Amino acid sequence: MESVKLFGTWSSPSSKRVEIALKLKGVEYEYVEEDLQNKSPDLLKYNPIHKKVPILLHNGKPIVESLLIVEYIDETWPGPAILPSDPYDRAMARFWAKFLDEKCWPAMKKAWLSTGEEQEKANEEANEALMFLENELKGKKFFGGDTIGLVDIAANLIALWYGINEELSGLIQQPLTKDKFPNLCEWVDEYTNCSFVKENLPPTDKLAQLYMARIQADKASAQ
Ligand SMILES: N[C@@H](CCC(=O)N[C@@H](CS)C(=O)NCC(=O)O)C(=O)O
Repeated sequence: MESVKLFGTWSSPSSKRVEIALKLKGVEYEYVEEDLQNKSPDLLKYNPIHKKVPILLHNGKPIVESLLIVEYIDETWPGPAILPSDPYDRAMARFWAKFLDEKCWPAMKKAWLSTGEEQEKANEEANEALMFLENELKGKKFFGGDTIGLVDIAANLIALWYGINEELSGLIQQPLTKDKFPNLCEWVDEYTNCSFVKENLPPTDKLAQLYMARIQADKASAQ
């Protein structure tokens, strides 16, 4: 019998990507919650290079890196396609997923954590990155078109972060507002209302508390 095990952590957007892809495909799996302050021997064994979650263990074989895992899931199980079949569209989906990890998320994090003049510059960078995504969504319900695809799943960090916008408003400047980014905000609503996404979102208050503590600690150590 097939065995599918996911090592993750509840607040991790990368772990959530994998859970959402598994749910989208209707794959049954066992979930193992990891404590990242006290990593399990299994985590260190299956991801000895990065020592991070998520890790998908399929019939005893580990796969790491969330975007690679999502592609693996798409190729391994039937059900709704996550990547487009057209090679050009597939390359573009991979481009935007990489852009989210390499450009957008670092810019957003910097905008959160910096102060003063540096923060102004960081906000500009985050705005620019988000505007590319805003334009990419023009005339579309999801990045994948009418259905959720790789870029939507990769962008789940924006949805998670937008969900705690209000809670963090006293602490950080939020660049993602409805007047500036109507398509992105609408996308967050559509995406988080899909049943298999909704049932996988971490509790907003718990997530906000965790991020608040992290931002305060990072700001204090930067001073
Ligand atoms: N590029 C990796 C990033 C994974 C990652 O950063 N995982 C974090 C949780 S969100 C982690 O395990 N951190 C533990 C550590 O850095 O020690 C992916 O997409 O899977």
